Amino acid sequence: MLSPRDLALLAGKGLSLRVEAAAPASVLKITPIHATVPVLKLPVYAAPRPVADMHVAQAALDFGTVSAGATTMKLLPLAGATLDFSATPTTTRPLLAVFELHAVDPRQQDSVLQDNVPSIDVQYVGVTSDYLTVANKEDARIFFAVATYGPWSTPNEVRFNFRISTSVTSAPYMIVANSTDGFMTSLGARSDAFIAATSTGYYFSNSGDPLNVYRPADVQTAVFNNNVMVFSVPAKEIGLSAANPAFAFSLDSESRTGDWRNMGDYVGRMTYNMAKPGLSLMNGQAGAPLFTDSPATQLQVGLNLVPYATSGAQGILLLHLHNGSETRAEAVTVNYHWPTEIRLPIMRQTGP
Ligand SMILES: [Ca+2]
Repeated sequence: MLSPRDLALLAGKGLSLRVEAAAPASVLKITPIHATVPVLKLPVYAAPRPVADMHVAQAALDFGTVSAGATTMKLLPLAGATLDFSATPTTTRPLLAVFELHAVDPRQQDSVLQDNVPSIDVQYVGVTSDYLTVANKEDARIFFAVATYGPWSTPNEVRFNFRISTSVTSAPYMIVANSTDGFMTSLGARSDAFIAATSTGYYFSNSGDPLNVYRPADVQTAVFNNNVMVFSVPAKEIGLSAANPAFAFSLDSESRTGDWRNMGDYVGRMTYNMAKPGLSLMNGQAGAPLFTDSPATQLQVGLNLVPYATSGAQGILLLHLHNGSETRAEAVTVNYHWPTEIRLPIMRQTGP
């Protein structure tokens, strides 16, 4: 707050304000400067947005001893500061997206790459599906997640390519990548809306779901200045069906800012079976694995032991889309005990 004296000086142009923001998502700090000499005056543009500070209440989820043939449910408690989205001007509903964690990738080394670009340096990769909860299995979708070590200003700066192999598609692989409607040359109506486009190769021919699932006209999903992204794609569009529910995939990233030295990242082979997932993360709902990011959300996680142990899953990946930087992606360890002890016979050879 400015004092009455400062307000009078400000009106008389005897006072300047220094506006500082340590990071894009930080609180603006405004300091009065009593000018005794002329100061250079510059226009200031700020586009502040509400920022949540949500996190899981525990770093690991312990299922205890689980039975092999059934899904064991456990509550994953959430904590922190949510956003009050009940009234203007803060109508943004903070979103939490939940996935099976399938890769934890290290930071790229500056010594290897000329110019490390944190916005394409992959940290986490996740996948999930609503196959088990959707009424018509033909409508099932696959959801991919990526989290990087640094934010992009706009998704147009970066490209993430999920390359998907199934046992039935004739193409070597399908690609799911972030793009825009305007890039789709086959579409009559062009727009700059961000989408998750699918492709059989170089040419992206399908319109795809909106990036972060929801249309920007309906829901603010914080696509700009972020380091987490959600890709939604119809399962049948990448060759999956009830008869062929499993696939393998990899992820590569590239910078689209024009510098060839900004080499991308690569995460090798991962696998997922939408009909037999290791983790059930939909909380019973059909549609996207997106929830209000609030301590009041009761997030139930189901563990199916055998698929989980054989799928290569490494835990739970949570994306807090509306958190500030550095805190948006969280990995939660899944702990469990096998239901029975394995007793092996001991054989001893006797005699000479
Ligand atoms: Ca990396």
